[in-house]
Amino acid sequence: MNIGIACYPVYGGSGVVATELGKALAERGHDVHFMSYSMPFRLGHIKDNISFHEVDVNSYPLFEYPPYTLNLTSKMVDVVKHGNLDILHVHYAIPHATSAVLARQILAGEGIKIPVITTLHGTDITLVGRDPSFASIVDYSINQSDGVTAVSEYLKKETLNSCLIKADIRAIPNFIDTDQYSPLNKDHFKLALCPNGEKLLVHVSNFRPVKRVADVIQMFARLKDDGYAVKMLLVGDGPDRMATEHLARELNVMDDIRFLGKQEPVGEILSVADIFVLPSGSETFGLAALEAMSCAVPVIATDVGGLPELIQDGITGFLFPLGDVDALVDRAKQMLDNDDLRMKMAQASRKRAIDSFSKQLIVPMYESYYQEIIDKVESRPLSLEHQS
Ligand code: GMT
Repeated sequence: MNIGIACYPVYGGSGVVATELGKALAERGHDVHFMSYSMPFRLGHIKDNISFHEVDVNSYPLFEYPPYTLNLTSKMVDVVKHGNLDILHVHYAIPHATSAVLARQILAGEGIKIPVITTLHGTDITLVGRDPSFASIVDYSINQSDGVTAVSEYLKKETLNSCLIKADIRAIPNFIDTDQYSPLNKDHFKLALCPNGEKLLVHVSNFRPVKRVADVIQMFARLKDDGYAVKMLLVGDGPDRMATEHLARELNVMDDIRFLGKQEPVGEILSVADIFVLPSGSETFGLAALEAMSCAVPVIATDVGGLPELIQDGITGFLFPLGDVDALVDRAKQMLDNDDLRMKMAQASRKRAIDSFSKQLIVPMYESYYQEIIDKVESRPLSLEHQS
């Protein structure tokens, strides 16, 4: 198939999933065309059957706010026509789904049919999508898509409950390359970080308020106070980074914490971790947790959103109630006190990543969904696209 993918190119879950999906589809022989305002950061080397189409954003004295949605629409029209695309798959509703629906309408006027699939990732529904200044266009763009997927059952339900959505939604979970994210022997690195055999706790996020990184620091300070030999790595950057560093200094734990900033890929770092901590206030899937699990690192996370679909409480890690730092400390102690339990959870995590979330398992689900939607649109008269 000739597949067009539009996504955000920056550090963040939706862009990562879109890029990894495109790369995996290309490996399986499809031609993949990425469209975005800059090269997706995970794309790496362009191969024969992967191309990147940069969306120009015009500057013009009248445009205090350049109309990116329209630039993207024009780019989509161009790439569908000249790349002979069979399907347009957009990630994150705003503005990608809106541009795709508009592009489909323009192309219908030229006698070209292009099926549009929108994948919802989370904040496009749970946060930004419910902002009254966006709600109606988000609902419209989702309803007008020919196919809609959500990255978890939770997000599917949440979208149907909170939006005026009439479209069918297919839950297709996120996936991981279990070869790339696998336990690596990095003893020298571990020794440098934990010279006295301390246990290493790791958190990876974009440091937005929803990630509640302060809970990680509070937990770590409590473990230190109670005499645990632990170190901490914090990976990523974002709006709460400074406040987090401040809290770590205030609680006198800065000497045992390293802030690494944005790192890519994180596989090597995860390979030296003993426990991964994700105390998010909301998480539609939790790709960072899956990356850790694939590297055989057990996860302690909040029992919110899609996290319980990924983490099996007491088997691959622990779930705890949102904001309950006492419970978080308690679960961390259980893992630190019992090497046997932690190792069992590490193995169960790796097994779960391979058995339920590997790219070999999930990418074919997208392929069959593409075919289903192509067939549906094929059987529909072109005149209907004009009315959409
Ligand atoms: O985690 C973020 O804040 C980034 C955000 C995004 O849209 O890039 O991530 C969302 O999509 C990821 C990929 O599907 C999911 O793994 C994350 O759970 C989800 N984030 C939230 O729901 C907060």
